[in-house]
Amino acid sequence: MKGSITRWLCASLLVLCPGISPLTFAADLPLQAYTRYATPLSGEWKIIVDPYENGYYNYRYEPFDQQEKPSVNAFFTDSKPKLPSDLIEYDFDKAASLQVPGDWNTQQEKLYYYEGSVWYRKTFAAPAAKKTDRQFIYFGAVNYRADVYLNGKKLGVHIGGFTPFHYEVTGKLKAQGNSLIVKVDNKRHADAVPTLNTDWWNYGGITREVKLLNVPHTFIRDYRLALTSLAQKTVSGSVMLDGAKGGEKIQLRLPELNIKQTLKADKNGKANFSFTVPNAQLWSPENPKLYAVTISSGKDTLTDTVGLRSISTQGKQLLLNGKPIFLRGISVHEEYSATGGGRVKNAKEAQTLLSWAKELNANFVRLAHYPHNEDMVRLADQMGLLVWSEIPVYWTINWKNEATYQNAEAQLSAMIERDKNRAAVIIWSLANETPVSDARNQFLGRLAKKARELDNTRLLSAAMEKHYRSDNSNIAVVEDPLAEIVDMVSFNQYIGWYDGLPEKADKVTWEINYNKPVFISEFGGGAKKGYHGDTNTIFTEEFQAHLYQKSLTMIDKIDGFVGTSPWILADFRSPRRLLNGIQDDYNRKGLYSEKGEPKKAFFVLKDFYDKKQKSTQANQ
Ligand code: GCB
Repeated sequence: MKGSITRWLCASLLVLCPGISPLTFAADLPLQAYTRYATPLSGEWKIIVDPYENGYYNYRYEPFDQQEKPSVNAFFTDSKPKLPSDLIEYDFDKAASLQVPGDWNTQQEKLYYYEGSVWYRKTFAAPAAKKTDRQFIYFGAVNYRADVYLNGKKLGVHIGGFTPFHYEVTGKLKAQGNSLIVKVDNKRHADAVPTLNTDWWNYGGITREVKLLNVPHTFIRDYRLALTSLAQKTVSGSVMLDGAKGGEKIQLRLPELNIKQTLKADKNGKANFSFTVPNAQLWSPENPKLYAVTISSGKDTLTDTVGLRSISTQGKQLLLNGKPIFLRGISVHEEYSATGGGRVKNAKEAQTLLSWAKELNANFVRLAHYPHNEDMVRLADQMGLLVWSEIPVYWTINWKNEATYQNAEAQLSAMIERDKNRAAVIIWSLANETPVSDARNQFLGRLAKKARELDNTRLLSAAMEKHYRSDNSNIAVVEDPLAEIVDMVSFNQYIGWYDGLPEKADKVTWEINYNKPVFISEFGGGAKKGYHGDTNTIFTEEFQAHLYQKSLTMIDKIDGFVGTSPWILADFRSPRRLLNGIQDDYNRKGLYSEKGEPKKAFFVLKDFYDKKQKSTQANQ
C-alpha cells in the first residue's frame, strides 16, 4: 500500500522517485525516424475531453493504471458494454474527433482556452511484417504530458511538449483492431519546463506526426556525421546498430563524393568512421549543398541528406567555414495562424514561415522558444537558413528542483539527438531571459556541460539580459556569469518599447566586456497591421518602423556585433496580450501580421539586411 501511495505521489506530482520508472525523464535512445518509410497514424483520432481526469483516477483519486485489475471505466481499456446492464461511462466510438497532427485549441471552439486532459484514440491494423521484424510507435511531439497505452497496456509516460519519443511495440500488436490511446495533458506546472508563465499560447494535443515503424531485427538506429576538420576536410562520425551481436558489416556511401566505406560494428553495435573529402562543396546559406548519404547493414537501409560546414568563433568574430559571417536573422514561433490554425502542423506551413524569412533577406532563424518540428529544420537545411534552436527554459524555471533540471536536460538531449546531422543548425541555446542567481548559474552550467558532451561541433548560447550601469545611466551593460560559459554573448533588449521611447537608442552606449561575438537575440515593438499614425503613436506601423530604425542604428555600433534576430517574424497568439481592438490575443511584434501581410518595419529591416549583405560581400 505504501508503495502504491509513493508511486501515485511520484506520478501525480511529477517528482523524481528512485526506482519508479514513469517520470524519470530518461532521454530516449535516438531513433532516425524521419526518412524511414512508416505507416502513418495521423489523420482522424477520436477524443474525449476529460477535465477531471475521470478516465484516469478512481473516486479515491488513485490512478487506474496503477491497479492490478483496472476498471472498465479506465479510458485506456477502451471497453464496451458486454451486457445491456453494464455501466461504462464513456464511448470512444461515439466520441468527437480531432485531426492529428494538430493542436486542439484551434480545431474546436470550446477548446480554445482549454488546459487539461484530452484522451485520444486511434484504431489501426498492423502492417504486414516478417516474423523477425520489430515495430516502434513514434510521436513527433505531444504537448505537454502523454500517457500512452496500446491495447489496454501502458507503454509509458512522456513529459515535454516539443521533442520526439517512441516505444518499441514488437509482439504487442494484433493483426486488426489495435487501440492506441494517449492521454494528453497540457496543464501548466510551476516545476515544469516551461513553467507557469510564458508569452505564447499553450497549444495542447498531439501536435506532430505519429507513425509506426517496421524495421528488421537488427537495424540502423542512429548515425552522426559532420565535418570535423575544416583544414583537412575531414568528415567523421558513427553508426549505431540496434539488435547487433558485434561484427556486422555496415556500408556507408556518399555517392557524389565517391565515398564507399565498409565498417564493422563493435560488440555494442557501434562503428566509427572518418574520411576526407577534398573536393566537397561546403554548405552555406549561399550554397546550401546537401549530399545524399546511404547506410546499409544486413536487411536495413537508411537514406538521408547532409551538409558539410564548420562553425567557430575567433575572438569577437563568428566564422562559417572559416570566414566571418553576419547573421541576418529573425526570431520565429512555430505558429501559423493565417488559415485559422495555431501550432504548425505540416511541412507546407513550415515552408511558408521560412519563405517569409527569406523575403526579408534573412540567412538565419532563431527558432524560439522550444524545439520546432523537424520539417522546419530540414527545410532550413534545404533553403540555406542557419538555425538557432532552443529549449523552453524560459523566465522563472524552478532552478533548485532536481526533477526540473532532469526535465530540461531530457529536452536538450532529445533536441540535439534529433537535429545533430542538420548543417543548418549552428547554435544550441540553453535558456531565455533567466534571472541571474547561483542556483540558475549552476543549473545552466550543468546544461551547458551536457550539451558539449553530446555535440562539440556547434556553438552554445543563451538569450541573456542587459542592465544599466546605474539608475539614470545610459550605459547598458551585459554582465552575466553565463556569458563566460557560452560561445556567443546573446541578449534581448527592448529599448524603445518596454524601456523608454525609440529615441532613447540615440543615447545608449554599450559595455560588453567579453572577447566573444555579440548577438542581439531580440528587440522590437508592436504594431497592428493597417493601423497608421505618427511615430509617437504606439501600436502604429509607423511607431514600429521608427523603433526599428533607431534600434538598428544603435546595435550596429556595438563592438563585436555579429547579427541579430529581432522579435519576431509574425504576430502570434499569447494569453498575455488582451488589449481589445489591437492585440485581441496576439503579440503584435510581428514584422508580418498573422496572415502574412508585411508591416512597414519589415521594409526597414530588409533594407538593413540588403546593405549588410553587400558590405559583408565587399569585405570578403
Ligand atoms: C521577450 C521574450 C519573448 C516575448 C517578448 C515580448 O523578451 O523573450 O518571449 O514574447 O519579450 O513580446 O515581450
